[in-house]
Amino acid sequence: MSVDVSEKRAQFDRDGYAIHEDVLDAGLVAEASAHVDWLVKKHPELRPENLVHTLVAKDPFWVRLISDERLLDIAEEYLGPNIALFASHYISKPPEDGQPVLWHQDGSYWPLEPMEVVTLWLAVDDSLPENGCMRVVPGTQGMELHEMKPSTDTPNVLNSQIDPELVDEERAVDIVLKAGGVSVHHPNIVHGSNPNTFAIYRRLRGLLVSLGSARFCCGVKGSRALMSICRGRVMWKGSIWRFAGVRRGCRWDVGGVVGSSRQCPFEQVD
Ligand SMILES: O=C(O)CCC(=O)C(=O)O
Ligand SMILES: [Fe+2]
Repeated sequence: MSVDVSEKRAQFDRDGYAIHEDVLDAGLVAEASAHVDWLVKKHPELRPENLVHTLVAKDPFWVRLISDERLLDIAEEYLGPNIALFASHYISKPPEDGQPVLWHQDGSYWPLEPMEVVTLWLAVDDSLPENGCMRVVPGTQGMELHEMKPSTDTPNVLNSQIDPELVDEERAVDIVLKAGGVSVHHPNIVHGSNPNTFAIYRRLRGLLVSLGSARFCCGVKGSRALMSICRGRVMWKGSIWRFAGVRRGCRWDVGGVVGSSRQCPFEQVD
């Protein structure tokens, strides 16, 4: 492990997050930027903060971006060589009306087992306190996962939040990133973001990529998940899943193809 990588790893272990600067080149970031704008236009029915994973399946550029080797190399530092992607989400906050993400823990939304997961947050624009950058409470990755409560009093992206009593907001830090930089956070860390209140035109657009490691049980009752095996070999628990029309046994099944990104449509069998 190079010094730089081990320092980031040490920060992640201590604080629950780490920052990797200058990950993607300006050319790909410009393509991602055009892509978010295209998606926003194409989906006027969706809030721009909520361009979520279900749009991936028919979107070649999205697949290209979320399986970029530079993102996977970062993920590998935290997860090891076997990597599955189970969720990605563009968040685009328009100026003045960009919605906040209330305090939450990612892991509480995911019925995953084991919770060997990290989320990468890729800055498509410079991400600053003024345009509503992500904020984390360092050290809270040691906190157990709590149930998120519905919260709709003010418009917000997740319509839910952790019990505010559990959040020491004074300890929160801003994750400031230049476009093309990436932050990585732990599934238990308490984090969120303020609204985009920038009075002059300054959007905030980012891409969240949530990745898990070698053994994977991914299922939300009554919903469909779309998982990609991005690197190495990944096992999934097949007891409640139909894969390619075949009901799998109650054991860890091997999936994944070395060196390729494979789309695996999973359908739950009740
Ligand atoms: O971008 C934000 O405001 C929050 C992102 C987030 O919750 C996440 O990356 O898990
Ligand atoms: Fe989150």
